[in-house]
Amino acid sequence: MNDLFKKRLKKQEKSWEELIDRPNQLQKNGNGIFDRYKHPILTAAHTPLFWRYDFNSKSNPFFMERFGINAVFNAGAIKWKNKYIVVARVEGADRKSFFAVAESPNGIDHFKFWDYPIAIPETGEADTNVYDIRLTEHEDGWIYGLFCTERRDPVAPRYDQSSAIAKCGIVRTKDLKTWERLADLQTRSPQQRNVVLHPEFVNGKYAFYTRPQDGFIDAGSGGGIGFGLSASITNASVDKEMIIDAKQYHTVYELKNGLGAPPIKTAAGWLHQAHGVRNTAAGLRYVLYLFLTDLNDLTKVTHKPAGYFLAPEDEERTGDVSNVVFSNGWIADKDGKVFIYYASADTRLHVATSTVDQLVDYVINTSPDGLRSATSVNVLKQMIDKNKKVLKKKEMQK
Ligand code: M1P
Repeated sequence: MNDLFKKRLKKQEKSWEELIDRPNQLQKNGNGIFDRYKHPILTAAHTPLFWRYDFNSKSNPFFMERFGINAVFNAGAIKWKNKYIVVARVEGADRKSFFAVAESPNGIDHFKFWDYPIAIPETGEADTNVYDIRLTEHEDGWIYGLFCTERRDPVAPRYDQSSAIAKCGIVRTKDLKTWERLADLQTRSPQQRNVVLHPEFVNGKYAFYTRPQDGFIDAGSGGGIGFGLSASITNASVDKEMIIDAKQYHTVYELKNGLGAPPIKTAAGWLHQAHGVRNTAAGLRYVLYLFLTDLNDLTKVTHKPAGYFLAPEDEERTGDVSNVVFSNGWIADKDGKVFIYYASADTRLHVATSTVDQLVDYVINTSPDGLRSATSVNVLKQMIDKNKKVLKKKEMQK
């Protein structure tokens, strides 16, 4: 072993261990709805050194990276065997994404990747890229992973090397190690992304939240969060998609939206998290928002606060795809604590914590979007009037 190899190996090992052992810190002065943490929970630098470096000094005398990792972001999440599990989208320097499990004892720090990434079996039609897995612990006893499978558009002319078709791939597992690939979801829409499986049967059928879209980036005449049923999961097919949460002019989901993760069942209804996208002079801006649907009628949105719940802040604003927060995983503990795993700028993964009670309070008691400046001013005026009374009473009590 040469000196350079030894020195570099030691240095890399030290900084990797420090990173994995680094405790996270709750950020003070939150908005009362959720709390952010100081450090991202996973980045490219968290991936094991033995993924990136050849540890043999003969074949790698410079201790050089042999497999570059570009980013770790959009993760599905699940509480499993008392561990907080995220299945992250890991993107190599070659732009290909794959899935890898990382676990933490407390959900906020010490996330460590399992030794091997997940090997997703392919169907007859090979996947060029797979990403954004949503994990659902279904009442049928399986853990399902619904993800986006992307392939080049077969009818695109040769000069066009970016047109793609996005579909929903489906895998299932009982141990998070061996994954069985099922047929891709069939729908009438030419493209699908952001598909989520509901955890319970609906009328004896599997229920899917979809996001129909015309083009690979543009939702076009599609868009909105759809809902549909399929009798089978091994050959899942949704004939009728009903839009339950449409995109809308001059909102944070004007251009497109998509469901984030399986909804959390609460006494007040199914609690959903989603991302909304609007266009700006600086490009697309992705934010997260929440809404509730009726416990018995999953297609009925009962409460939806105006605007966003979580938007990019500080370092979250910049990265490979700046001005983006995206979430496809959250965990609700039995005691009501909620861990929201969100990624920023398609680069790194963060956690925010809250409780079911806080989130439900937020969704029910925040005014809906009145869709006009005048209605926003009216909401604000009512709040000011109400607070003036409280403040006056306080003043009089002095
Ligand atoms: O780059 C931002 C996000 O873009 C896509 O999301 P959507 O389908 O809603 O446009 C996805 O590629 C997602 O992974 C990515 O974070």
